[in-house]
Amino acid sequence: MSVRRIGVLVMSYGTPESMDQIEAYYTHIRHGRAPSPEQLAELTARYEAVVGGVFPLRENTNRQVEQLERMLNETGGEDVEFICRQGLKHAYPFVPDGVEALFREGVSEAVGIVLAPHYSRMSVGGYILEARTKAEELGLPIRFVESYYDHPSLILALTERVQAKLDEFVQAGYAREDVKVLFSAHSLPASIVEAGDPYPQQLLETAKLVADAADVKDWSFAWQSAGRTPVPWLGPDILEVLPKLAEAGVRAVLDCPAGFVSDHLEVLYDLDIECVRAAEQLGIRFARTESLNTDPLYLGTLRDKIEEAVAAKADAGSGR
Ligand code: FEC
Repeated sequence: MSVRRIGVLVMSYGTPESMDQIEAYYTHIRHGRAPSPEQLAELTARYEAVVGGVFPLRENTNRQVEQLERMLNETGGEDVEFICRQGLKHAYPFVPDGVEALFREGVSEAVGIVLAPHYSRMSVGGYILEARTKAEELGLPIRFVESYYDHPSLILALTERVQAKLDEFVQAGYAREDVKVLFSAHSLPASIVEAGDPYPQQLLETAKLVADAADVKDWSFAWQSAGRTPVPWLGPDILEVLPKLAEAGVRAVLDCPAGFVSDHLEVLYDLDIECVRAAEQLGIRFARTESLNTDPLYLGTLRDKIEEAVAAKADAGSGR
C-alpha cells in the first residue's frame, strides 16, 4: 500500500524566543524599520510583564502544531501520513522556512492553514502570499484554508467559554443579563474597509453566532491592540468602549477575544493587564474568556478544514 504524504504548513504570527530577540522581531513587524529606543523599551516592558521564562505564544503554537499533527494522523486513515511544520510571520522558522522544511520531508503536496480564523488581505492573505511564492519556487503543489470563522466546532468552543465566564459572574453575584459581553479582535488600518476586506464582517458573524448560541442579548464588538502608527485604525477601541459602558451604568464586562486563538501578548497584556486596570478604575468587573490554545474543538476545526482542502481539487491559484 502506498502512503500519501501530505505536508501541512501551520502558520502563526510568531514571537521572540528570548528577550534579546525583541528588537529584531519588532523590526520585522515594522517592515525592516528599527524601532526607536523608546518604542523598544515600551515593548520590552510589555513582554517582561507576561513572559515567565518562555514566550507564551511560542509554547502554545508548538503545542497546537504537535497535537494537530497527532490528531490528523489518528483520524486520517492508514494510507495517509500528515507532516506538520510551522511557518511564522515574524520569527524563525519563517513562512518560507516552513515550506522548505516540508519540501525536504519529500511530501508531494501540501495544505497551508493560519492559526487565525478570520481572513484579511493584510493578515491571512499575507501569510498565504509568502507561502505560495516559496511553494511555487520549489514546485510544491499547495492549497490553502483561508478562514474558518463560522465552523460549528469553533463556535461551540467559544460559546462554552462565554457560558463558563458568565456563570462565574453569576456566582460572584451579578445577574447574567447585567453582564455586557464584548467580542474583540486585533484592529487593522481602517483603509481595509474601503478595499472591501471581509475581516470585519467575518468577525461580526463569529460574534453573532456565539452570542446566539450562548443566548446573550446584550453584546457588541470592539477592536483591540491597534498598532502604534499614525494611520487611522478600525474602532471603537476596547479602551474607549469601557468608559462609555461605565457611564451607561455597566458594572460587569466579559470580553471574548474571538480573533485570537492563543494566550499571547495581545491577550495576556492588552486584556489581562491594560483592560483590567482601566476597568478597575471605572468600577467595572472585567473578565475575558479562556483562550482556545489546544482545545480539541479548535484543533478539530483545523483538522476538518485541512481534510476538506485535501479532498478539494488542487488550488488554481488566486490569493483568496
Ligand atoms: O505574543 C506575541 O509575542 C505576539 C503577539 C501578537 C499577535 C498579533 C496578532 C496580529 N497582529 C496583527 C496586525 C498587526 C499590525 C501591526 C501589528 C503590530 C504588532 C506589534 C506587536 C504585535 N503586533 Fe500584531 N500581533 C502581536 C504582536 N500587528 C508586538 C508591534 C508593536 C505594537 O504596535 O504593539 C502594525 C505593523 C506596522 O507597523 O505596520 C497591522 C493581526 C493579528 C491577528 C492575526 C494573526 O495572528 O496573524 C491582524 C498574536
